[in-house]
Amino acid sequence: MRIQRVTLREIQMRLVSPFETSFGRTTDRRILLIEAEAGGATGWGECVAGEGPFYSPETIDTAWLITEKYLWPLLKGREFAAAPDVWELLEPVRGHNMAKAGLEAAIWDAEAKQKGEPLWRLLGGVREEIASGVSIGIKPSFDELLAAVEKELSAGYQRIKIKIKPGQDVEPVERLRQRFPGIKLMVDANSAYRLEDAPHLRRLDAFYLMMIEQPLGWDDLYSHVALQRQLQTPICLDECIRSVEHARAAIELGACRIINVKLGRVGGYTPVLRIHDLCRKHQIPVWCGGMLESGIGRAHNIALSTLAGFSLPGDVTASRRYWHQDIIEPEVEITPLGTIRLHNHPGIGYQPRHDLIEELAVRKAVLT
Ligand code: OSB
Ligand code: MG
Repeated sequence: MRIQRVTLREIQMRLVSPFETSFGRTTDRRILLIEAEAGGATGWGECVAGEGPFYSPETIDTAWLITEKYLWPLLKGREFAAAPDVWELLEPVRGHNMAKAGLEAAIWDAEAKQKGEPLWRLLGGVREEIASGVSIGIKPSFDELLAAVEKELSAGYQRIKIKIKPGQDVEPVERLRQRFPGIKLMVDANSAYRLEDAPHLRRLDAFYLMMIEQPLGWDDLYSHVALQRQLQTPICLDECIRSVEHARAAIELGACRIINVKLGRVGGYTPVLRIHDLCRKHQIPVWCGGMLESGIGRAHNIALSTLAGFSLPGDVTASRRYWHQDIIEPEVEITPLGTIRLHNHPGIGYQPRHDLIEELAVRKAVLT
């Protein structure tokens, strides 16, 4: 296999409503799409880097630069057996996982299309329907949070995650629990706390949450070990797990009991598959996180979620939750039971809407 051409496009899309986390609020997304032509097929990937370096150090602008200037030259003209080999070719570049993952995922899609096979089958997926949960941003009032939760539950979503930060944590969780004693409920702090907050975070133990996601520093595995010892609620790590080595350290040290897997954060399918296998061996449940993706990234998350170890509902949801108009055909839909059914078309299983993508593009680079 050899890549003939890579096209980068930045598209801009406004979210249906602003999404707020402990690190900031997003109203408009700037999304880097990667189109890769290889072996007569065209594959698509999405780089999930944010507009600013607030979730992780990468941004769309660093990813664009790194892809054009450093990643593409590592692949250009190179002959390789198959998509699983791409990640190693990119290894000389340290970090920049989101840039690597967007490019690598496009090549996996191209390979699946070339073989006439759905990507999820090429990855070794085992289910034709995945369980879907929602991530609800921080709201200005409890009433707005409650309305959002009610809306998602009536749409069928199987699990509710709410974003928390100091000052908006124990109270909304307590009130939601009173209102919905039986739902699968969890919280995500996006690194808003410090180890000294352990006594405060322990108050969350009263509400039998499924997990608390990334309470402490994005780069601080060690403090999570101490915190997990003081909490009954399982810690799930997101930001801290950026490689299979981090996953191994987290599991062996007891820094978490659950791992959120994101393709972009760990650098592509090759590392994701290794983390998945490691977690299965240690019976650590994994689930697929989300990054406010367009349909392309969403389609990849859906394919990934079919792997056997993805035993909990992911943050993988219908297109309409985020977009008035998604860039894929058909859009991602949820069933009344809160699941997403897989397609059996080759590759990611959803068609990129070329005309719309070109219309939304604000910059483009063709790499040959
Ligand atoms: O921490 O999981 C996160 C969105 C942007 C950055 C980080 C996170 C999130 C979400 C949204 O929780 C998940 C989604 O795409 O629905
Ligand atoms: Mg998270």
